[in-house]
Amino acid sequence: METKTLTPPKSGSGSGRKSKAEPQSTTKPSDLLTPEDCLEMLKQLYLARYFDVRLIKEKRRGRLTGTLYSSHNQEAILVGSLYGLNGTDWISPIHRDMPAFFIKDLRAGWDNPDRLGMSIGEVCAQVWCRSGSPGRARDNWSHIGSKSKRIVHSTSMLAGTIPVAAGVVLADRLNGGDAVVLTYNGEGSTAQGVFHEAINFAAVHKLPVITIVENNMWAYGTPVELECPTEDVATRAAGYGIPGLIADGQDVFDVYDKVMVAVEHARAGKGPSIVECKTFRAYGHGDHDDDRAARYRTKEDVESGRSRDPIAICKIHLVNKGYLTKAEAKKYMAENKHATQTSDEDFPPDVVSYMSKGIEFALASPPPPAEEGAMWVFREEN
Ligand SMILES: Cc1ncc(C[n+]2csc(CCOP(=O)(O)OP(=O)(O)O)c2C)c(N)n1
Ligand SMILES: [Mg+2]
Repeated sequence: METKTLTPPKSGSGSGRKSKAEPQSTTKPSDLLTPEDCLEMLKQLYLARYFDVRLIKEKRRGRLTGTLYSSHNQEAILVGSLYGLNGTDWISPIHRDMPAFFIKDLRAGWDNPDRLGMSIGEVCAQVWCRSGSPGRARDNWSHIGSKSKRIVHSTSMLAGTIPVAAGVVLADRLNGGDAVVLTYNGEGSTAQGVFHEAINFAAVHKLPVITIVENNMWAYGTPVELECPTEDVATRAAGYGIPGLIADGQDVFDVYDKVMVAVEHARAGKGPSIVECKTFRAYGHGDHDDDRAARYRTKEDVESGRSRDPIAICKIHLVNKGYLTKAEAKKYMAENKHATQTSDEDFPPDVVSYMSKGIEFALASPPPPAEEGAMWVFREEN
């Protein structure tokens, strides 16, 4: 079955050496989204949030082990950046982006077995280290990928996937394809040498590499000002002669707009862009770091960083557009709550059942046999 495609609207991307390129026309890509698209984006925000909330609760209940890296408060970056992609485009998520694995190509149908994203069952099986997972219990988190689903295998080395992603779309271009790749990186990744090397290479060869920088102000316990000497990471784009765009990472439609400008630019053969999404990390680096994070960040900073919930902001847009009534907007109130303060009633029932089925799939899948542990480590000699 063919996956849905969205033709990026003409919006005049900054193709020159200007940084902070903004769409020039008054029509933004998001103005052309249908009411159904906008409501679907809200539902995907709920799904990403519920995935996070549910895993935190499962772990507290003692049904799950392993570190969780929360994407709470950063969901608009994932949903907004992925929504306009073609199924055949590539992504390379990292630890903060676990929902990206199943949100990719979700527009093609949540239960469409042919969509080019992982199933939520596979992702839950990965978290529970079961045999139904892509990683088959070698890891409980994001060190997975899929060639057929067009997801570059994530590695632990920060920014290390950018050169790999650049190679993937170079190969695609040589084979006559028009795929773009979105690589996700925290602002901490931008201090790595390979970040510059890879973007420089992509710029020289005009490769369709879109580097999303999720600037959540913290890299583990290091604040952004100790990683980056400029106020914005995106201004570095000028040094490579490529567009650098800044998105409000709390606003799913602003992220969509900026990423679609970059996608159009890349699809047209004009090369890479950096899209910096301003956001704030809601919890510790991982849940092992929650207690420590409460000491290295002030309560006031955390409260202010979390005050603009992406679900609430999306709802305001939908009410203003007339796609949602005020009463409908109040029906599910997941926003502005800590995971433990939420109940299933705060989420649409189809979101809860979708995730629940994913967990059921994971738990019905046995752990892989012990002898598998040494497989696929060394090249087998025949
Ligand atoms: C090259 C490298 N150095 C250090 C680490 C250990 N490490 C893993 S995640 C992380 C912090 C990442 O911060 P950031 O890039 O801002 O992403 P965030 O976790 O905030 O989403 C660190 C230091 C690593 N994986 N790779
Ligand atoms: Mg960070």
